[in-house]
Order: sequence, then structure tokens, then C-alpha cells
Amino acid sequence: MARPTRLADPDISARLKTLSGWSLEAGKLHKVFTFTDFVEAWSFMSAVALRAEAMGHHPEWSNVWNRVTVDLSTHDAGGITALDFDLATHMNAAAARRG
Ligand code: H2B
Repeated sequence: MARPTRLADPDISARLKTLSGWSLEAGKLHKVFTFTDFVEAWSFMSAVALRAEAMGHHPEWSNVWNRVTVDLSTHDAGGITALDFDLATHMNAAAARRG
């Protein structure tokens, strides 16, 4: 699969406006997801991990009990690409399904 190229800053800003809860931090798409408990947080991570693997695109993330902190960028492209926005959109949907 052809890898996408990095997006320009104005494009990133425009796309961020349509993506609930995400911001630009240190050149990456950043969001902290909070769930009711650890099981919900881990369930979210499990579901997203399978999607990420299928995409061949993997998040930088960490978990503390009910909290999952995520930073997305495309290492191969040296910045943020459409793949990061695809994964971020999927994460928002996966989180919404878990309240
Ligand atoms: N994940 C992320 N976030 N960025 C990448 O550039 C990337 C990846 N590259 N997952 C993929 C794996 C690449 O190394 C493999 C060969 O597809």
C-alpha cells in the first residue's frame, strides 16, 4: 500500500476542527480518553489495537487505570498524515461505544 504523505499545517488545523477532543501537541495528534474503569479502558485498547494492526498503523499510547493517553503521528512520513486522522476517528467511535 502506498504510504500517505505528511499533511500541511493548515490542513491539520482544518481536520482537527471536525475531530472531537483531539489537539496538536508536540507535532502529534493528542487525546486523553477516560472510561468508567480499567476494564473499559482495556477493552477500548484491545479493539483499537486490532484495527491499528489491520491498518499497519500503530498508536503511541499509555494506560493508567481508566485513562488512555494517545499520541498519533506517522513515523515513516515524519509528521501527521491522513492515516493518523483515520485512526483518531476510529478511536472516537470505539470510545463512544464504551460510554
Ligand atoms: N505506525 C505509525 N504510527 N507510523 C508509521 O510510520 C508506521 C506505523 N509504520 N506502523 C508502519 C508500522 C511500518 O513500519 C510498517 C512496515 O508498515
